[in-house]
Formats: sequence, C-alpha cells, structure tokens
Amino acid sequence: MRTSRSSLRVRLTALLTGAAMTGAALTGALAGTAHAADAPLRDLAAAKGKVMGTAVTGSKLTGTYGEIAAREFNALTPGNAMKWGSVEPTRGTFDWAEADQIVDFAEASGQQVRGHTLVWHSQNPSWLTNGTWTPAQLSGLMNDHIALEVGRYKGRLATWDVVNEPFNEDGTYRQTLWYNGLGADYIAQALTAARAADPAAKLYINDYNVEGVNAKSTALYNLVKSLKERGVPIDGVGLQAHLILGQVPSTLQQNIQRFADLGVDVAITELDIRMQLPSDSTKLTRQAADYKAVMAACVAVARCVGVTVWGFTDSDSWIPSTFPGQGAATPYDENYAPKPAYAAIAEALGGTTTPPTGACTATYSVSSQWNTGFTGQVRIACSGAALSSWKVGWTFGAGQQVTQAWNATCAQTGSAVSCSNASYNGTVPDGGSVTFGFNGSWSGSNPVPVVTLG
Ligand code: 9MR
Repeated sequence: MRTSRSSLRVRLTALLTGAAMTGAALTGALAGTAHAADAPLRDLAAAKGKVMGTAVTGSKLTGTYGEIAAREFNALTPGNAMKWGSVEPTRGTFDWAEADQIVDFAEASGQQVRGHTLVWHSQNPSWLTNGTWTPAQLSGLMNDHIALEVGRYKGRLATWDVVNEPFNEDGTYRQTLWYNGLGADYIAQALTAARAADPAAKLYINDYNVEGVNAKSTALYNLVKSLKERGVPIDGVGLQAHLILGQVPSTLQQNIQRFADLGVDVAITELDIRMQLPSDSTKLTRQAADYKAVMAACVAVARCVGVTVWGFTDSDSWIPSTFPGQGAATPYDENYAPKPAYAAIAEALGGTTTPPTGACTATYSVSSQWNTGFTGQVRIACSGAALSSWKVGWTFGAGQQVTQAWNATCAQTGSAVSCSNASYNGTVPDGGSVTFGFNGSWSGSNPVPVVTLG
C-alpha cells in the first residue's frame, strides 16, 4: 500500500536532511575528471625508476579491466596462470594459454612480466603432490619444471618468483614437499636451475609476513645472506604485503633497507590492504594512508624496485573468499572507480594532488517509497567540466533490487548496480545536468548507497 503524501513528505524531509548532512557519502565526484590531469601511475612510477605492477587474471583483460591494467601499470604478474597446477594439470600435458595471453598482453602494452611462481607448496598439480618420489626424482621434477617454464619465456620475463613462501612464522622452514624431500638445499637448486634457464631474469624468493623486522623476515635475511656468500644466484626478495587496515609495520622501510644492504633488490609483490566490510569513508581514508606509507617506504630505498598490487580492483581480489566479511582491499572499487588509495599511490609517486578545477558529480536520492518498493533517481551535474557519456555505479547495502530503469540502462549483479547513459542523454554540458530514474524493491531498510561516477 502506498504511503500517503503527507507521511511521505515527513520521510522525504528526513532523507533529504540526511542527504544534506552527509552529502559526501551520497554524492560521487567524477574521479576520471580528477585524474585526467594527472599522469597514470605507470608514468609516475617510471619517472622515479620504479615498477608499478598489478596481478591479473587473463580472461578479464578486455574492456575496462584491460584498459586500466594497460594504462596504469608497467608490470603484470599472472595471479594464477603460471603456477604448476595451472600449467601442467596432468603430468606431461601442458596448458600455457592464460600465461601466454598475459605475456602477449604485457608486451603489447609495453609492460614487464613478473613470473609467479615456480616452487611452492600450494597450487601444485595433484599428480605431483599425491606421488611418492625419491629425492632424486623430486629434484629431477623440480629442475625439469623450472627449465621448461623459465625456458619457455626466456628473454621475455623480467623477474621470477622462483621460491614462494619457504618459511613458517617463527622462521623455521615450512615442511613442504620440497623441504621434506630435498632439505633446505631445494632453494639453492631451484635458483641455480632458473639462472641456467634464463640468465637475464631477476630471481627472487617471495614470502608473506616478512614486511617488518620479525623472526620470519630475519630467517629470510639470513637465508639470502648465506646464499650470497655461497654464490647461489639470488637477485631479490619479494615482500608480499597482504596487509590489514591500520597495520603497516613500522619497520617496513628499515626492513627493506637491510635487505638492500645485503646487495639484493627488494620488491613489494602482492600488496593489498583489507578491511572489515562494509567500507566507509573513514576506513577508505585510513587505507589510503596505509597505501601511501607502503609506497613511500619503497620510494625511499633505491634498491626497492617497485610495488605490485594483488589485483587492482575489488572485483578481482582473493580477499572476500578467503577472509569472509573482509575486502575492499585494492585501489579501485568493484565498478572500477578509483578509491582514495589510488590517489595516495599517485601522491607517493610524486603525482599531483591539486583538486580538479571542474568536476561532475552524481547524486542519488529516493523520491518515493512504499511498503515493498521505491522510486529513486540519480542526477549527474557538471560544473567546470563536461561529459559526452557517463556511467554510474553503487552497491546496495540492504538487499535492494532495481526492477526497472528509465533514461539509462541499468544492470544489477548481486548488490552491485551499474547504469550507463541512454543514447540521447550522454552529454552533460558544463553547468548542466541529466537525471535518470528507477524503481526498486526493498525490505527492512532502504539506506542510500554511495554512488560513484566514472
Ligand atoms: O590470488 C591467488 C588466488 O586466486 C588463489 O586462489 C590463491 C590460492 O592460494 O592464491 C592467490 O595468490 C597467492 C599468491 O600466489 C601467493 N601469495 C598469497 C596469494 C594469496 O593467497
């Protein structure tokens, strides 16, 4: 049953008052406008002699995802495509399709590739993990795998994460297929095999929870020191940096520096900073400060070659499935709108921070609401800027569902809504606005979402 006009007015007044008080939360500025004057991250990084990379999923490298990956980053790491379980699921049967695709894409985009990863305890094929191997067989399998995969991409990859995650938190060696079969020497063997297969690639050991000075990073430090002393080929250490909001280790720069002082390069290889969902402006501001601190620590040390984010968009992040209830860990939201973390990365790389002189904004409001349904509208207005087309997005926080839209094409996947202009109203002149409307269903509550324009 429809709410009567008079009671609706009371509700509307309350909503509008709320909107006025929390305008920033309800209105999205066109981030594209803000960044248009700034250089892409890859140019800012290159000017500082640094790598700014991202992990990618090959099948997604088209459309907006592909455009951002190519425009903003000068290095790619295949998130899964080069792992042993991906490339040799059945013994002797190889699938290089996604790995090749990513390398081809990177070359076409003028990007480096970081190979990831050759010797690990996880994501191995079951034929390998379920087999019973003598040390000689295991060593042969490992060396052949390295020779084959590194050899396949010889001369095309800048870097390899040769050994991944060899340590426990207390600094002892992780009991893995490799350690149990070959002892700690598997690491030297793997590095030696990788050097033989591609003498030009930089060879790394990569681990997590080794960002600050602690027992685990000290074990890694001691290992690298001894490998260097023995003349084993080791060029760098990868600090993964899967961090938690507000918990950037205070000793990050000091730790990077101590590895650099050993004579190896350092890379931040898998940066993401997760938070309890839902995100809000306070958390996103904190996250931006955290991203900036990590970037600044790398920028401050000459031998820190750069930073790679573990997925650049929240729609392509491992966090929500591994840590239920957590997410929003990357610099772009699920609709590819840059978050405050994006600007923080740009700033740490020397990018401009001046606010744009002109901007377009999108404002979401509920114009009427009844027991199960509501009508909403989004107004896109420009001042000192103009648009020839637009796209807005938001995430419903309470199970609302768009059922019908007009003057825009809207699609909803889960709680994420994306709307783009109808052919006749894409143009928003400087000083002008357009509005589109929609009907939706709701129950319980109907909170106004944060809308992004970009
Ligand atoms: O991002 C990867 C995810 O898609 C996989 O499901 C996961 C399986 O362990 O591996 C993720 O990447 C990992 C990386 O290879 C090594 N460091 C930890 C990363 C997150 O798990």
